[in-house]
Amino acid sequence: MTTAAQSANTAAAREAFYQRLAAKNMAPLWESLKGLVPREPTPNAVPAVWHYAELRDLCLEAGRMITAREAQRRVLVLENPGLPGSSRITQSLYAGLQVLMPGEEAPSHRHTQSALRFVLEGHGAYTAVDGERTTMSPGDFVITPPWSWHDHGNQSDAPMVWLDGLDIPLVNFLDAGFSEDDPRDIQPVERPEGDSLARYGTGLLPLGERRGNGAAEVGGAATSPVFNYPYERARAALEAMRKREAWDPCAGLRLRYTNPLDGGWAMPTIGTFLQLLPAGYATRAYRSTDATVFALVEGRGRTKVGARVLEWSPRDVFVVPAWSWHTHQADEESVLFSFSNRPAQEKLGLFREERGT
Ligand code: 1HN
Repeated sequence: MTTAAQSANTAAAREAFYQRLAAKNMAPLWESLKGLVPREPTPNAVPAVWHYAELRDLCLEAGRMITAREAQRRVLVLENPGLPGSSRITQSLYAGLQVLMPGEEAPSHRHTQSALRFVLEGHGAYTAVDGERTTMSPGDFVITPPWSWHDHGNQSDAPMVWLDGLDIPLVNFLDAGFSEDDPRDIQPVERPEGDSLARYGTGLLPLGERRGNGAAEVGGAATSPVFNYPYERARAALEAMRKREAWDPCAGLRLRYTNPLDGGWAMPTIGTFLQLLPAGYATRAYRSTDATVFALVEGRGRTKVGARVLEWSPRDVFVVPAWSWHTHQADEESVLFSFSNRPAQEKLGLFREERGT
């Protein structure tokens, strides 16, 4: 027999063997090993940018198309072009633009997925979390912890638009998703506005209160008790810190939002950051295993991801896939909010980062 005939025979024999394996719910590892255990991450997600100037009209059109009540949540999902039809902006994160028109309410519900809001436009709508309302302004970072009742209402006379970020793909991957509608529709207010921030977010903590590690309520231990981190405070911190000019060559000045109870991440699965790049600043190359979603608050510039150039200005949203070399260039002084699954990766011992020279 010739070698070609032998290998054809082998291929046919193997194929027949694989079919007998499949009939017993088995498969040969050697056919899929490389894909299962890649040398390094090979994300399907691609770099992408959503320009707010092009999206705003679509948001308002959605506002005329369907009520917030009918939609439950009127959100335009930001889908990564590399992950079409899967409601994902990265492999493990969901993002969308939520629109609440004047006078509208989005009814109360809860789910095991964690959610963040980052306000892009409008003042004066509220999010309620477990009986406390917080009024939202542009740049505010607002948390909905897992399994906490939450509803939204817009009592202002202008539309509100915010970026939603949720760990939906991660939780669904683990088949750990639960949700429930609140029979009360809108939660009663049980605590005065600002209570959580005063109690936990001023560098002091209530003496003797047992919270944090060991808390019995579902999800309650792992998420910060502060559920609105106002932009004004975070921006002031960046402004004060810049005076020392201790710039990170890869990130400018980048802070992470923390849980005041233990200094850990504000959310158990999603890490959140606020970053300042001075005018003219160009960062060195950086890559990390946590694919990251950015939202522009102030400034103008671009991010280069491999061969892609993502131009950005205020309220634009862009995404850098996992393990992708990228640099930022700020034409004007710029402030970027960002989020990723870094806390989940760190807890699992998976997080890696690399800095260019
Ligand atoms: C959700 O509950 C909200 O509460 C926003 O505002 C977006 C996307 C999928 C599932 C639940 C919200 C969501 C969501």
